Amino acid sequence: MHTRRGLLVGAAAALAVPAWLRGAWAAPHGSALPIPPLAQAGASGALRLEAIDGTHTFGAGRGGRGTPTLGFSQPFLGPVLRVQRGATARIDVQNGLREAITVHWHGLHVPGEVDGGPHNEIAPGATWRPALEIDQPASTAWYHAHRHGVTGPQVYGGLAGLLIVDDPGAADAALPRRYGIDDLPLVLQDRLFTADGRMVYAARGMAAMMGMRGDRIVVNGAITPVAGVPAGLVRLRLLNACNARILHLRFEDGRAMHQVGSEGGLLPRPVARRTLTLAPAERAEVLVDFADGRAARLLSAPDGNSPMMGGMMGMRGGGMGRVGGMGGMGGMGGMGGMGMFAEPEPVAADGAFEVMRFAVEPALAAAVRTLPQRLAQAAPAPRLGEPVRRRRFVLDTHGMMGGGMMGGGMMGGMGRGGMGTMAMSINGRPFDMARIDLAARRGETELWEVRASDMAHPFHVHGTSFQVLTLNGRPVDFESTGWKDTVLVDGTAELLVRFSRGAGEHAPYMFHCHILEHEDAGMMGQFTVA
Ligand SMILES: [Cu+2]
Repeated sequence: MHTRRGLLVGAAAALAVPAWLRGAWAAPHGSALPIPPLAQAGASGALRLEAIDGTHTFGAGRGGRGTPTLGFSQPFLGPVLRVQRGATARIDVQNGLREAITVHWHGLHVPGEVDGGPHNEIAPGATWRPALEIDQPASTAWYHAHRHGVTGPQVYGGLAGLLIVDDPGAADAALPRRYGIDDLPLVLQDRLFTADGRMVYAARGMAAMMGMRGDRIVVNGAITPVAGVPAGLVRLRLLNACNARILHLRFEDGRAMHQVGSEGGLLPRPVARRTLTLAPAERAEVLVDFADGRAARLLSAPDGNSPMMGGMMGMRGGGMGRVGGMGGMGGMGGMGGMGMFAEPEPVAADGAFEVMRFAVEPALAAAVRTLPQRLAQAAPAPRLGEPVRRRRFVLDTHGMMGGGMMGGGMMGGMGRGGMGTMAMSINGRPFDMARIDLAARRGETELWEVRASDMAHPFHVHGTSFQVLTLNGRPVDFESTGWKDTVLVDGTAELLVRFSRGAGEHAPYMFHCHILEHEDAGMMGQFTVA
């Protein structure tokens, strides 16, 4: 392993960016940020989505020639759904595809039978009509395909969208709220394109192990776009909708991201961050001040999450490389000879690449100029009480392949392609639709201890929001993290979990890794709530 690690470090060093490139804004870019249409549940609460296939233009160059895609009611991705606390959203989901899908409401506290997990299958041509009783704080959630075994390719194809929960009783009045002007939905993804503009999805070998990653950053369906913003505070609803890439976001000029919300709702007060790590499925609402009138560029450091390097390296111990990974993936394409791991073109010395840009538009009046000191009526620190039991979850990329065990450190050769089916597991057992892994009870607080031994895994729990208690033994401050439904586990995490809705054996809830290739390969379990 020492040799291999040395090789990777060498590869990372070779990626160092020449001085002339720094700040030169050299990455491909150009198109204006698309704002997804808003689908607001009216008085009747009725909404409609249709899964379709289509053709979409992502930008200039690769991805700019009409790419075959999947989407909800549009060629790629779906509208931003807006639902209200206290109301029932009735969403007709029609499946216009030739393959079965499910649609999971990620972050909503709804019963298992309408949760959209693998058991809520929608056959081709069929319509699913869940009624979602919304009873949770104002927050930014999302929806995406969740059929077992094909979640990766279906989400990659475009079956995903944002979902905003409004709470008439929540005091977010002090926050920017003009949709598409100073309240921007940002669905962040990475994609790999062929020279003729098709998206590449190949979850085999290294891509199965590491998760499918691409070298083009796509925001709301446009490659590294530019958003026009007013010269004031702008609210960004950030969603990492990548299949596998962990984003380490920062502004090139060092300006702060004032985080005001996490997955399950608003924070008690804004938290100023220079860097913000978002793993797949994680969301954050941040306010960014553009009052200086200057254009700004949002960057991400490379994703070094890999079993070959024993996790995210820099993430664990502080010190150098804390925001980023190793930046080594670019070199691995060459090493592995598979060409699947090209990182986006770096624009900074640490290998960071462009995500998107913001340009101040004088024609847009700033509505909010002052950062609120407190977010009144935002969720207070939760009082979930003492847990009644502790459960342990070990996430493992080792599993059965063909007839034998495979090791996490193997290079290539595994996956669904040539050598049989790869099985990833939780507590040693790959996902089985016919097996209930655990039974929880409504209203009981439990402590879930989640361990990731070989690399970092974003762990997601359906049906509720939880509180992160500790990460690697260190207490986590609720005021800075808030309610979450997905947590990046790089080592051990302790979560305080409680369910208010039920899920039966016919439509249980899921817990799983949100690296979609890991989930599809079996790193998932299911549970009932009685
Ligand atoms: Cu994983």
